[in-house]
Amino acid sequence: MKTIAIGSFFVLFAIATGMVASPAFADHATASVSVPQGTSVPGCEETMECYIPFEVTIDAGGEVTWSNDDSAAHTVTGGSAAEGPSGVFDSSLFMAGTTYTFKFEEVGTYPYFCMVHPWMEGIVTVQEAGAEEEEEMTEEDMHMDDKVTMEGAASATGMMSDGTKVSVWASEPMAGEMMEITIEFEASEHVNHDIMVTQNGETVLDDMGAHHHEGVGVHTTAPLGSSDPVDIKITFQGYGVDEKTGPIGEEVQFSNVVPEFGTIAMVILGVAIISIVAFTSKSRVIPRL
Ligand SMILES: [Cu+2]
Repeated sequence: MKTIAIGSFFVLFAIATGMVASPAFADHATASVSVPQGTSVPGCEETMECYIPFEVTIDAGGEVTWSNDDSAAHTVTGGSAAEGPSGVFDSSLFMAGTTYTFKFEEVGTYPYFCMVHPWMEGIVTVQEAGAEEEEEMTEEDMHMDDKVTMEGAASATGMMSDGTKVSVWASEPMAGEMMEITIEFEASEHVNHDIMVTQNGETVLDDMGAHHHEGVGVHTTAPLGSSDPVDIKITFQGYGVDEKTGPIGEEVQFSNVVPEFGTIAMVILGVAIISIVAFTSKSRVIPRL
């Protein structure tokens, strides 16, 4: 099953590369990348359009400028969601309508991602000044993408009654490993919530009173005893530091999150009080073509 998925991914990658390797990049001193509308919810990664273009090539000493054309804040952070920041470059949060520029001095391949929306990924390739642009993927490129693909993860989005989108992004541990769960309350600050994660009725994470200044936080479960599905229950406890506002007590549940296959089979919102407004579910292991 995974073999098929990777095959499909390469087809997709070949198409994307074909579109990028055009005379539009004849000038290698600078490159521009857009963060398009709608990237703060998962989906853009299915067509590799979280950063457009997905990959840019510049000469050593050249600059890449990212413009945030979305309505949400994003980051451009060297590294990958799976392995964390590389430390080479990091825009930190940059707001809608602003830009971030970085000058690349060293030849190399620089994958990057968004710290807030870890499904957002792109690549900067820095080549020797004057070098011919590579026309075909090298063996190394393949391996690199292999890694990106296999990192695996699942995400899903729900909504609270006040319209705030709540997204979870789950890593894909095997039995015996911990699951990392990133939670985002879109465009929210000072979010308080509880989170409870269970597997086969056993609690693997019970974090009461979490507070996220930027509306985004990462939670880690205990090592999972098996790759059986887990259920994630998030109980909203209000916006604010002292005084708490918002639909306190609302629950957002993500059910049947399967660690091994990175699939969120179902999202249930509002056991008792929440209206179901939206849900998406996807798997990064199996790109939809
Ligand atoms: Cu982002």
